[in-house]
Amino acid sequence: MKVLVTGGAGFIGSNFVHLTLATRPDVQVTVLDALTYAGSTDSLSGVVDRLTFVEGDVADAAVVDPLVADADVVVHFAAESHNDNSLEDPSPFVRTNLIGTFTLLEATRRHDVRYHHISTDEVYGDLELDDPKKFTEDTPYNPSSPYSSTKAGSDLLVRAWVRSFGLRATISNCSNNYGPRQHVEKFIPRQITNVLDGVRPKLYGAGLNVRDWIHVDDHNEAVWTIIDKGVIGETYLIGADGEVNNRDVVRMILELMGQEPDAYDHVTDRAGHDMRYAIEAGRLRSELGWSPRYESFRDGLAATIEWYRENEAWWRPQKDATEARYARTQKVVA
Ligand code: NAD
Ligand code: TDX
Repeated sequence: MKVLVTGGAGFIGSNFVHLTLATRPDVQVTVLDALTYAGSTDSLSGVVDRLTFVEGDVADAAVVDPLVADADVVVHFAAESHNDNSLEDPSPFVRTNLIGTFTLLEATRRHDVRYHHISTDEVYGDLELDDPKKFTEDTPYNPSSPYSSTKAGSDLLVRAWVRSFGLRATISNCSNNYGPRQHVEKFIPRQITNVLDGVRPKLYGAGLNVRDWIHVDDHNEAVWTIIDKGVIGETYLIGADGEVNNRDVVRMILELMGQEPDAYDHVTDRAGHDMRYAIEAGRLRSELGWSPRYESFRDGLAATIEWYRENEAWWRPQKDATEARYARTQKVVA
């Protein structure tokens, strides 16, 4: 089977490539990645000689068309993925997430290729802290940020291509991922690398916002389960019942790294900050038989901390520029 992985030099995509090459000897991998600030071939170290790497833009039809024509399955991870960046400049989000997805859909339609679309729980908006409900496949779309609205738009394009043109596509909407090779702009790696640098972790606002954490390998196993067994045209939610508020995550990181659990700062809150995400993944479990392997968030977090300790050469080049960008808009408030 030939798989085209877009965004395979980013966080989740590179972990997908590592997992695939380690567990599926019958799969040939081609990665298409524009190597933006968020992508690096260092994330594919150890496997680059076992795949075909193409540097290019998913919104460039001339690049995309022949790659799709040669694939049996396209797994579309490439995106602008960071909410904070989308508040500063939404334009690359519109281009990559909307035009990029449109370009891939047109190519997969032309060549009748199986397509799997990677998306996020953020398309559903947010929940109150005390809401007994979680997101399901039937929750109405209600995105909050430029990032999540472009992801929502891309999902709707996929649904329309299935219905209008019979595209053989599935969609998955996953909760917050953690694990190795995540860019240091994101919450967990930012705090781990701050502590390694002797800097106090930075919590947005009161830190009571809740995210539903899943290990990146559990996400990627679920993606393979959907490619293998998913029903064409369907959407599957991926989550591992990992709700924790941001303050508790920071306290856990500090404890696991041998620091005082209160040694963090509160900084300026994110504009429009979603309060809570929570996924009900019952359909994926009962219909497709998937379940997560990482049962303890604390153990997964400890392993992730270890990865950042051992791989400073991977994250160090991103760190100063990331913190300089945050320093322009975020001030310590307590
Ligand atoms: P990331 O920012 O780490 O990686 C994105 C990758 O896409 C990078 O390698 C980048 O170079 C590449 N890319 C960006 N623009 C491109 C373009 N125009 N053409 C080709 N390549 C381009 O993102 P991530 O966290 O790995 O997220 C991957 C996907 O998973 C995204 O679609 C995101 O919406 C989705 N998702 C992420 C999470 C999460 O917690 N990180 C949760 C649910 C869904
Ligand atoms: O320094 C920080 N301090 C802080 O308190 C940062 C960077 C974040 N936060 C908060 C904001 C969120 O409540 O932590 C939470 C997680 O923040 P992010 O890592 O930026 O993730 P989030 O905005 O929840 O979005 C992520 O999950 C869904 C991914 O970045 C998206 O790509 C995915 O779709």
